[in-house]
Amino acid sequence: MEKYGYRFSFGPWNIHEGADPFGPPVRPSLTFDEKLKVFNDLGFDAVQFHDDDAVPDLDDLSASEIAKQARAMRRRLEDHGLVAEFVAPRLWEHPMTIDGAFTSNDPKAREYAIERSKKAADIGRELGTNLMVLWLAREGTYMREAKDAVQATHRLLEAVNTLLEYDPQLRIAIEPKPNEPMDLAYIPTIGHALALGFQASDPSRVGALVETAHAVLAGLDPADEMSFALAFDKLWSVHLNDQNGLKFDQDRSFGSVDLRRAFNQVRVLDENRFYEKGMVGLDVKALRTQPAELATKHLRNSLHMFLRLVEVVRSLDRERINELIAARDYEELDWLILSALTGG
Ligand code: GLO
Ligand code: MG
Repeated sequence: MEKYGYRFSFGPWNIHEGADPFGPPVRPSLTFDEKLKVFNDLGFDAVQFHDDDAVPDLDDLSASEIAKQARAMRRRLEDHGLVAEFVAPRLWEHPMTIDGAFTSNDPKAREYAIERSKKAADIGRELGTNLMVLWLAREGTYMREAKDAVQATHRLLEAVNTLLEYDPQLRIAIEPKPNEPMDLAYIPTIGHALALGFQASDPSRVGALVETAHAVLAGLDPADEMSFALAFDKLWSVHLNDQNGLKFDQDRSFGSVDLRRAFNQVRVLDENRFYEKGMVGLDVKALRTQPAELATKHLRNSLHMFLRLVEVVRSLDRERINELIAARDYEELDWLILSALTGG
């Protein structure tokens, strides 16, 4: 398979059992080794990890036990010819983080969140990656009056600084999302993520991850969100998927809802040589209706859609596009793009 210089990743949670808030799992779980085989079979290069995907039950383990298990995981990856792209602390499931992690009103909960994130950094080091993704799932409110948003912003900055200081190699990519699970999140867009990063003690080690669906949920265009980060060399990873309007976070296969929106994401990534900078990460879910033995096609489809769109982007007649832009003939430009997308 020609991958045009790109490397691709997804997380083990992207092969899932189909449970939703209204119904139980509909597919059996795959073991981690079965999942690794899917990475190989579909031509992926890297694995995205939550800390406890790599080291289950890490809250109950000593530092040396965590390091040992992380090293064992690294060997398993190596056996499959894979690497770890990043490790993300899972800060949204523990009872301590019910009302936020770094921004909880409870100092014990905030301390738990910091300690847990330090462990995630340790795991990353053992897995051979210095990239930490911070999806700030519960850093926000259900009730506006329940937290002080100014103070919460300072607490987020403090947490980032503490982690940067803890591990001098660590790079943090903030993954914004405007809502879900919270009603409203404190870091809803890339602008917010980068503003925080530029205030950090070492701004060169704070960047961002743009997820398609999250940008759409914020009412923004994902390609523009990516471009904003690319302009400052801050786009360190992406979570490509798709999203049908303003509703729950769907994590649909890349390009399956809005092909032109997908095209524009690939266009800005390719025009800015993202293949030299980061990995193309997916964050996609199989539809709940998908039978177990067919529940990896969303990954296949997303990767192949990305590659097809790279071909479309690279086949565009740049000179013609420049002429149309100079003539301000945007309707003809529209037709040129639509023709390319429909195989014309
Ligand atoms: C949920 C997020 C989630 C993160 C993952 C990595 O909406 O997209 O899937 O990307 O936990 O931190
Ligand atoms: Mg994501």
